[in-house]
Amino acid sequence: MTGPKYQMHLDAIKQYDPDLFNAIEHEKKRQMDGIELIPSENLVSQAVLEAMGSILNNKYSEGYPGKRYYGGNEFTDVVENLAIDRAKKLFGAQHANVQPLSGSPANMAAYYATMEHGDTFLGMKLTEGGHLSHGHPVNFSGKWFHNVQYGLDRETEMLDYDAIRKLAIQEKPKLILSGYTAYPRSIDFKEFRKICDEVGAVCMADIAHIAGLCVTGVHENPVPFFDIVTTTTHKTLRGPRSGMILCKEEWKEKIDKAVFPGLQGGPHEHIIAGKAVCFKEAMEPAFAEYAKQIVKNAKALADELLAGGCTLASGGTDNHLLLVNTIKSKNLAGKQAETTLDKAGIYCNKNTIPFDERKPWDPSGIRIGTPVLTTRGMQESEMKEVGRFILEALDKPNDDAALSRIRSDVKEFCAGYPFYV
Ligand code: DSN
Repeated sequence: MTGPKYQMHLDAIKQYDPDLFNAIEHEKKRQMDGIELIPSENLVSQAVLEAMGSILNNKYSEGYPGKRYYGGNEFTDVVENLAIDRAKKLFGAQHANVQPLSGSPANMAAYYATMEHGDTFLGMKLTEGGHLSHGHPVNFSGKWFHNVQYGLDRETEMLDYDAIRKLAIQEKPKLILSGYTAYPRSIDFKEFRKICDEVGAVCMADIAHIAGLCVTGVHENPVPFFDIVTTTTHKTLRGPRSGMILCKEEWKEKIDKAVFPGLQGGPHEHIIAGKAVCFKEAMEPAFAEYAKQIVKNAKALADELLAGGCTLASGGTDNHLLLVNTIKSKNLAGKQAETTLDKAGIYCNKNTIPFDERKPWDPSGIRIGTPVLTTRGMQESEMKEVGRFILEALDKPNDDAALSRIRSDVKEFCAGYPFYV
């Protein structure tokens, strides 16, 4: 089974700006000729690309539908309302703000809507699966607010809800954040809701990675019972590179004010149009099949790597991603594993593994995921092949000739799953 085949139209760029055209063409070729395993990436449909490249780019629309600070917004209001209505329906949300430019700005707006400078919130450590914007000291979220970080259970490398509850009782945070960027297991959002209720904290999740799984029931969807949920729209949700905030009615005014005029100016209506398309696509039955297949593929890839002697954080996966401890598996640091796979046309990112003793710039592992390959139409049998390519490459980090041969094999394999032609 292969995915759709989309024809890109870059005629004007080709004629006017050949240097740029060549760069885009090479990037398209790279995307099509390689095995893309970065779990936060995806391939969008032609309709999403067309929306992003549309003349909606030309319009200033500061404000919200019906309350703009510029004239001439009758049609951008239609666009933004389509995105809002579809987002609410798709996620079961009482309110949706579709203007955040990406994930970090969405988180920033959510914090500003709920906390004052110096207030305490709980978030997961970056090294154990959190995100910079979840309270890391180098990030605004850790500088402006008092962040207390929770981690994983050392034994299981999974969330320990009792430990989080204890920390919450001790710290009395204003907000507790769940949702991660490198956590391969399911999150018990109901347990987070209970903890928040026990300590009177705002219950927030950042579901950027798993949004596509949440809207299809492949992972529990926290939106109906959480106060505030942020997400990006370009990961498993397979939409334009952007962000969004979903919240309960009681947070609507504060969230909207935090986004505009609090943080942002004119919304990017062309990208909001891309979100409207993406939400429509995500309501199709085919998208539910896609989301199920992402997880089946991740599990199949995990099995192949485990059979090949790899060590995976927490021993496996429940979602779209895996964390491979490359030091334990192949005596390779994450950085070298990433470079080795790159040479073979296999793309991933170096990543810390739970309780990593190495630094994030050269950690002990890599993070890989299946959203892109699943979009290309690959299934479990193809994951076996992908696993074999990974293992073969990781066994030959210093053999450029072998890596180059694997790269050719990868290219031939990928040719069977065209997407952009
Ligand atoms: N950079 C994203 C990721 O790769 O997970 C998170 O923002």
